[in-house]
This record gives sequence, structure tokens and C-alpha cells, in this order.
Amino acid sequence: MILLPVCSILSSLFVFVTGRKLPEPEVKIEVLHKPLMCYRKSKYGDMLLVHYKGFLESNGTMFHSSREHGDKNPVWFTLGLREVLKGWDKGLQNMCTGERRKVTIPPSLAYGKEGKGKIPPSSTVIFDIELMDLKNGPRSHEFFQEMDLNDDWKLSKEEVKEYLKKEFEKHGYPPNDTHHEAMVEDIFKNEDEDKDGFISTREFVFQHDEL
Ligand SMILES: *[C@@H]1O[C@H](CO)[C@@H](O)[C@H](O)[C@H]1NC(C)=O
Ligand SMILES: *[C@@H]1O[C@H](CO)[C@@H](O)[C@H](O)[C@H]1NC(C)=O
Ligand SMILES: [Ca+2]
Ligand SMILES: [Ca+2]
Repeated sequence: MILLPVCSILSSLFVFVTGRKLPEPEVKIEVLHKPLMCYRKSKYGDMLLVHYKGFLESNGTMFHSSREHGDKNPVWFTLGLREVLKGWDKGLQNMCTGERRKVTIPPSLAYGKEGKGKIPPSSTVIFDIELMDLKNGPRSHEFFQEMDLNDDWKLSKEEVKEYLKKEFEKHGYPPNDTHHEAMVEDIFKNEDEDKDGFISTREFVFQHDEL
């Protein structure tokens, strides 16, 4: 698969290194086909099965087609977890099974300044994406359990901080308590909806990303 897994830790790192957020440009969404029946719409944490074609905006060259390349199968991914391009996480919300969209993604939400493979640096890319299937995603319970060190089914700030520390080490960054604490505050601001100081499984699994 050609999609670049974007590591959220690294983009969070950027925020703390430069002390500011990247300006978040918009993803342009055009609906090409909407099915008559729509039982439910994709939301953060769902598993999506898609077929897609990717084009360079600059000259319309197709750089990937899931129907023609690789094993020719559609691909599964979890929405909103940065498993795929950020532009996909933003552009494939509220989508019905059978719906087809044209999603235009600026470089910062796609392959960045560097580009990747056939994609030149700083490319705006266009995806033609068809949602083949949709199911409840885990926003992985395993992942939750891995972070929940004392098995009380909620995540404390300390547990999230421990997790960040491990992730940073895994990616070769020295742990930095000041950074980690600021990141934890940021995470809890978004995820601890009832502000009880813990992220519950419900808050974890059903959290909605703001568009
Ligand atoms: C389109 O642009 C890409 C990247 O710059 C280049 O590799 C490709 O040859 C171009 N295709 C055409 C048809 O001009
Ligand atoms: C840790 O983070 C703080 C706050 O961002 C920063 O001022 C400090 O230089 C960092 N320390 C190390 C060792 O990177
Ligand atoms: Ca816990
Ligand atoms: Ca809570």
C-alpha cells in the first residue's frame, strides 16, 4: 500500500519543538455518488474498506489504483487514527457504504514537502475513493488495555504519560517530562469529555475528531 502512515507522535513533537501548531489547511470533498440507502455514516474509530485511485493534481497522472495495482483488493483502515494520510482521516467522515467521493488534499495533509515514490515534493493529491464496507472499529481495545497499566478500565494521566514516554523512546527521541506532561494535558483536554481526570473506554472508543 502506498499510503504513508503518519505518526501522530511526530506531528505532536513538531508542535512542541516549534511551539506552535501547523496551520491546518482544508480538504476539499466532492460527492460523486451517494447511494439511496444509507444505514449509517462513517465516524471516527470505524473500520472502512475502500477502493481508491490517487492522482497528482499538477498534471492528472494516476499514481495508484487499488483495483489495478498490488493485490487488487480494497483496503481496510481505521478512520481518524492516522493509519492513513491525514487528508483521508478528515475527508472520509460521514460517508455511507457505496458512496464515492473525490477528495482533494493539500501536501501538508498528504505526502508533505518530501513527497514519496512517484509523488513529487509538495504535491496536492486527488483521491477518488469508494466506500465498499463499514464496520465498528476497535479504536482498538487492545491498545487501550496496553495503556491501562492497572486494569481499572480507565486511563489516568500517568498511564498516558508512560505510554508517550515509551513511544518516544521507540522512535529514538529522548524522553522529556516537560514535553510529555504538556502532551498529556493536550490529550486530556480533547478526550476526557466529562473532565473526571480519566479517559474511560467510552471516551476512548467513541471520541469524535473535529473536522
Ligand atoms: C506528471 O508529473 C509527474 C511528476 O512531476 C511526472 O513524473 C510525470 O511524468 C508527469 N506526467 C505527464 C503526463 O506529464
Ligand atoms: C524538554 O522540554 C522543554 C520544554 O519544551 C525544553 O525547554 C527542554 O529543552 C527539553 N529538554 C531536553 C533535554 O530536550
Ligand atoms: Ca488505568
Ligand atoms: Ca473521563
